Amino acid sequence: MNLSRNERLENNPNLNKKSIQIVSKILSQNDLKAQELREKYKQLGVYVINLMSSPGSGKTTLLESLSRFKDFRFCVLEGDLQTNRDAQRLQEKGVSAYQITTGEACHLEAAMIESALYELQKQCDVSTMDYLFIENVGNLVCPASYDVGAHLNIVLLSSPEGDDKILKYPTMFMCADAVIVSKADMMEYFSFHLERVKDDLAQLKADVPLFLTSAQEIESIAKVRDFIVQKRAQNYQSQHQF
Ligand SMILES: Nc1nc2c(ncn2[C@@H]2O[C@H](COP(=O)(O)OP(=O)(O)OP(=O)(O)O)[C@@H](O)[C@H]2O)c(=O)[nH]1
Ligand SMILES: [Mg+2]
Repeated sequence: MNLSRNERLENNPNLNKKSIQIVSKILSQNDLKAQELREKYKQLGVYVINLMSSPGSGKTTLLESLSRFKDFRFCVLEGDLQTNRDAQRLQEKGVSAYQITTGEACHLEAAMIESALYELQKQCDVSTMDYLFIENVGNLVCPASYDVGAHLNIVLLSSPEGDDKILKYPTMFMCADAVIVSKADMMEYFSFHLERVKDDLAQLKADVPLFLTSAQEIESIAKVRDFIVQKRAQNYQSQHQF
């Protein structure tokens, strides 16, 4: 299942040779920029987490919940097609957040992060923060192809989306250093079977940590926080090749 990017492109029946060359070129330019970003994060001493999921699965809510832990110091780059609603939600919780609006693009690219980071620095001194979260554009497809240099890639799947998504969107879940099943409080209403998710993940990416969260249950959020704190302490760097 663990195909390289070129293999994935070559196996795509919708792309001809010319398209494969163009897509490869765009992605390798992004890789170079992502490498520069890694250096930048290192200079700033900030640990970076890329949050990815479908629209509405609870990324911003998770960040709002994490803001309740006062010793967990983070800032956020938000990605959406339009509006600065998510950045505003976080600012209302006292979190420094800068909104990237992509217009029509369904993902964030490393170059967008570079310029947004510059803007975020005007709001807060990122070097005094422990963590920088990148909330990617809601989408289970495109963000999986664009490296943003993060240390940790976390993918959310909310229970109302259905328990069958792991193997339907394997490229996305292959990126994950951890998977969060969010809206766990809704599982019973959506016939969401956690065992199915576990079985599919075991097939796709054995041993990937799995968390269950519910915004109302702060203990479930604390487990995610503890995981991130531990990864930072280990200076863990995701080995995923986008
Ligand atoms: N029941 C329940 N609802 C939740 C939970 N987490 C989030 N929600 C609701 O789900 C909706 C979408 O949540 P958001 O946090 O905005 O989702 P998002 O992933 O940031 O959405 P986009 O930024 O548009 O991709 C909101 O109405 C939240 O209140 C949860 O744990 N349980
Ligand atoms: Mg959001």
